[in-house]
Amino acid sequence: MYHLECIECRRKYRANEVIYTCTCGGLLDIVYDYSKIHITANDLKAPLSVWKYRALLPVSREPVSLKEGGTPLYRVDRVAESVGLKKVYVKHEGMNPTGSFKDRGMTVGVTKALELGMRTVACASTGNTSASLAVYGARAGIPAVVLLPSGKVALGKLAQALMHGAKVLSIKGNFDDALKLVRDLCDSEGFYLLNSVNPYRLEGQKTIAFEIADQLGWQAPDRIVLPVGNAGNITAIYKGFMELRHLGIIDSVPKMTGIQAEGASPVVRAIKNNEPAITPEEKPETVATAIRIGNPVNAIKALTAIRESGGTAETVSDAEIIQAQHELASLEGIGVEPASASSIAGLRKLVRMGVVEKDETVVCVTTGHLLKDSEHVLAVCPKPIEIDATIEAVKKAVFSDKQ
Ligand code: AN7
Repeated sequence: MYHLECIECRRKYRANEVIYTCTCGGLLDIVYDYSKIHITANDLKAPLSVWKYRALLPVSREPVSLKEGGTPLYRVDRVAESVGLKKVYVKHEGMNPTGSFKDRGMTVGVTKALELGMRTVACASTGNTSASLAVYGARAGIPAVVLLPSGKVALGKLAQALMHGAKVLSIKGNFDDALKLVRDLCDSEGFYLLNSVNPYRLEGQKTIAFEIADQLGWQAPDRIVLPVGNAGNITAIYKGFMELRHLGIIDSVPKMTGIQAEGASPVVRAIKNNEPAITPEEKPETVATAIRIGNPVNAIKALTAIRESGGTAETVSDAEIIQAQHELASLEGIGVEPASASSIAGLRKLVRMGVVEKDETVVCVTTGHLLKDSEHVLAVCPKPIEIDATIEAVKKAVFSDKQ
């Protein structure tokens, strides 16, 4: 039904091989025999969830699941008005079991690990991947090892990795260093690598596209805007829409629009300079620690997704990210972490630049929940007002200008 295929040299590998990249070094894709998949919008009437789309997922055993997916698609008219558009939606991936979109990839990836007979799972992470892997490892009953950049992981994510029982290693280096190390570790110890270089992760994440189309009545929006770090998610969502079009379920594919922080923007530079590949950034830096990544492993796939779909990529500053985070939280009641807010910040900038047109229907993907990074919240919001426990003090504070 499916096999692995190199996106560079087109070499094929059997689905039961444990391999992450081609012998030529190219990234691998899962390729299906679509002629054997018969599915119509009418077959897809079950409630939303990752496993609703099982016919398009590359596993056969009982899934390791915590009921991932089925996240809300909110219409956000106040934000739309504020950025200057008519129709904007937010797909809030922070509503997944561990609070980020990573769960979609992990339910599929950890299920695949068991199917392949792997005994330990591992990843490098800026935080959310490690939280998700720790949780799904626990659910599967197998050990998880996670490598994190020291001092740069939001507390909520670290708390999840620790409490769910992963072996947590804090690396004196950045995410890109940690990813190199964990790839070596997996090769030498036979651990199963669950970073997004593993194409099974992306298969789970492509269900974001399925759900968006599903929630819009089997139509694609004009544009998807999302944060880009290791560049897996933009690739996965593009693949999801391409598959729906291939199967005749939708008839257009949205413009894939990737947003990066100014201090970590190799994909944006490659798009703007029309280069075939990225130049890695040695010292990535941004308040959005989730996307503090200088050498995105899926960059080649992401560049293709952006170019083929007629999309684009843009940077945003840390100040713009924080403003967008406040705006989404206070205007719409949607709490997201800084990386996720970059989608809204990027949309605002692209409307201002005239790149996004006023009548486009846009879906911003907010990838992680506000509570992941509460330390950041305390740093950017006013402090609570401390007062005496008297009604006079309460009234005075309620009607004061402070906060
Ligand atoms: C909230 O957890 O890379 O472009 O190790 O946590 O698919 O990497 C997190 C990435 C966006 C970027 N938003 O997605 C990790 C990690 C949030 C994230 C991204 C991440 P990719």
